[in-house]
Amino acid sequence: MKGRRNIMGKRRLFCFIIMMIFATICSADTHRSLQAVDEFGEGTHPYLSPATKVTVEGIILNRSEYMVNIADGNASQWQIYIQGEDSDHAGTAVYMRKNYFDPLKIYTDQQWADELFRISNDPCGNYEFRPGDRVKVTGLLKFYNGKTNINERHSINPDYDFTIDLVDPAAGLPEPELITLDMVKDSSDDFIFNTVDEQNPSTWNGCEWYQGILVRVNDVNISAGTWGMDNELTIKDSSGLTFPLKLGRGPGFSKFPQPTGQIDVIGIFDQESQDWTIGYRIWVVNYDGNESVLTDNCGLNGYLAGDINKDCVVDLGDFAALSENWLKCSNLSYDECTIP
Ligand SMILES: [Ca+2]
Ligand SMILES: [Ca+2]
Ligand SMILES: [Ca+2]
Repeated sequence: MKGRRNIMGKRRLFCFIIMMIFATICSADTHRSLQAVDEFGEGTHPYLSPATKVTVEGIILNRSEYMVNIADGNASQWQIYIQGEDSDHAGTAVYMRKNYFDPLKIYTDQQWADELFRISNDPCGNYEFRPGDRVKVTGLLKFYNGKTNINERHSINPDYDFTIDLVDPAAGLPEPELITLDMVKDSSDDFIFNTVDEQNPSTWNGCEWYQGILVRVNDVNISAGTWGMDNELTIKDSSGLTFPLKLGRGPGFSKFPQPTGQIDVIGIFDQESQDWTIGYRIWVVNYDGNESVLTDNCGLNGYLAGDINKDCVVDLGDFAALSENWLKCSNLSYDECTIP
């Protein structure tokens, strides 16, 4: 056991040194600067083309398998959203695909499984990422359909890999930002693209301002669309403004019927459009059947006692976290800390 601890300790130290070297090579960036656009909605970050990797930090918003199909043969995809914190008001999608539409750009099944494992686990600690973790993502940028993603630029060459490192496990999901539809739609029910004037931050509003953020819309009803996994719905408020919803692949869309009447909605503010000034939607990746808020409430209403890793299940994963610190003291002044 002691030998294993030594190995783990050396591995962590090695990882730490590698991360420190890496941190000096890749400069830290913000989600806001990654998502900056011009008047036509085109990304303006200086590293959209150069082979220069950027590093951003933030909170994981979703489980990949609840957002895209990660087991669909060569069409398999993987995607998580990372939201910035404090003044870094934006979020970035991190994306990978098994088949990049070219015979020389297809991962084999084993390579794909290895890549999924690599990006789903912290390289330093045998830790599987989950929503609410604070992580650092380093990778190349690519502008696509209105937003700047971190991805592999459609290459299976390992030089194009992105990496994800754990900063704080279970830091918690950000509080969803409450918006009303008149902040993102005008009186003609058209999208308000962008009112971000760099010189005048107090006026910032519009869809670009909320892109990549976990948002909440209260007191709306579902006015169109078909309920079910991967489907699209429309919500409408009391003034008649509407907004598209994209449903994810979470099991709740099959287990529970569509909520009826007036509801609230919590999801990720997303954009997907070849016209970069429209095509916004709120992506709800799962539903827990609570009938009043269309969302997966895991983490938004607190956690069960004992749910140490905050995945909304009390199980062996929590026990492992407890065992890791068993009999350790964080305050050596306590008498208990002197007990061998
Ligand atoms: Ca955009
Ligand atoms: Ca790769
Ligand atoms: Ca748990």
